[in-house]
Amino acid sequence: MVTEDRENGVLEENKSKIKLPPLYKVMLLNDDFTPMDFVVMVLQTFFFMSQEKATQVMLKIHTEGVGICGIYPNDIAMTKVQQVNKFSRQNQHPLMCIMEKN
Ligand code: NFA
Repeated sequence: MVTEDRENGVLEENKSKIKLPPLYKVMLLNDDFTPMDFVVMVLQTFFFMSQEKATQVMLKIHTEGVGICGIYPNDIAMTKVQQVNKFSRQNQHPLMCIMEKN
């Protein structure tokens, strides 16, 4: 917001200069081939979930087609996507990790 200082007539910006970075949802997509245990292991390893939480999220992806693994700034989200997709390919699984602006 621009306001006028009554003393000297100078226009001043009263806007906070603190900008929060845009956030991205990192998600996994269901497929017919990746073993459930592998998805649970990915969620525990790359997204620091407990066995119980990872199992819940895996089953949500399995039944609904997609599920959120975490929400991060752009560079961290990109790194998660690259790491998970590289790890899945190295293990010959088609599991897909994607990101989407929140
Ligand atoms: N649908 C897979 C199966 O039945 C499991 C899976 C869950 C795959 C979540 C990808 C993501 N083996």
